[in-house]
Amino acid sequence: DGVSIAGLRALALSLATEAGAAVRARRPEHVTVAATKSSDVDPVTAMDRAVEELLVARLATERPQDAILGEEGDDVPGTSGLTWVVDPIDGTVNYLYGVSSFAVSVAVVAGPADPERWTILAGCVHDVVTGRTWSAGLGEGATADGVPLPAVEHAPLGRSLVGTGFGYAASRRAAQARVLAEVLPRVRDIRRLGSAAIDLCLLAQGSLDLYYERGLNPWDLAAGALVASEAGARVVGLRGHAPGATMTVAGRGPALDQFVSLLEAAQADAPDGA
Ligand code: LIP
Repeated sequence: DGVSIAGLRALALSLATEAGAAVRARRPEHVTVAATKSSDVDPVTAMDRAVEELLVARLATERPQDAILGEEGDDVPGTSGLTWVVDPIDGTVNYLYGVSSFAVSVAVVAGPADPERWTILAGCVHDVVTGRTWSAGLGEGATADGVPLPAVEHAPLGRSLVGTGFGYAASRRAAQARVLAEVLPRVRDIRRLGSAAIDLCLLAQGSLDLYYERGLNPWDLAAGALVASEAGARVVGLRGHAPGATMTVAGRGPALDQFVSLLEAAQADAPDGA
């Protein structure tokens, strides 16, 4: 329908910042664990649900032909071929505990909300605590608070600060701990900050050198992956796969290739329990 990448990016930014303001406006005593999802350490707060409703309502007005996939269960079909992939609060555990690093993540992709088949067109990650807002459009570059992200030099693997995250299931975590034991002695240090979307934006701006995580969902990945790749980083999977549920690895230069080899050798993509 003639919509431009710049227009989609502006809408992603408007949606993410509006949703972020809604999250910020609530006081911490309003945080309640509304339900749990995959396991009893995976909380869904009432705020996650309310913010997803806000995003879906605004998209229904502004982009009624587009599909929507949201973390909290919205799966709205569309006719335009575009899909909005939204996470109302990425970093829910941090939000719940009042720890920094949670964000609203909004992206729009051409095709289905499937990292193997989509093309990410535009995305925005709004850090609710700091207000910092990263956005990117395909072929347009990435910005933080409207300022283009500068080129980042790549560090050698042994001096890389690595971000990662863990799944919620115990069997997955046991496997992730084994991989962590292979990675930790070979890098500068590891951070588990708690929001994959923010981690990818930190990597985009050079605040992390490498990032890897198993089991990311489309809404954790889409906006941050575009910010990182438009900032000049590479976002890849293992063994030639697209980044996504099996593994997402991001970084720059030879260190990224060495890190991918390390993760492949550590069988970081092996089935849980293998
Ligand atoms: C979370 C992530 C976190 C990751 C978890 C989870 P949620 O998203 O961004 O960094 O390690 O697996 O997916 O559940 O807070 O939206």
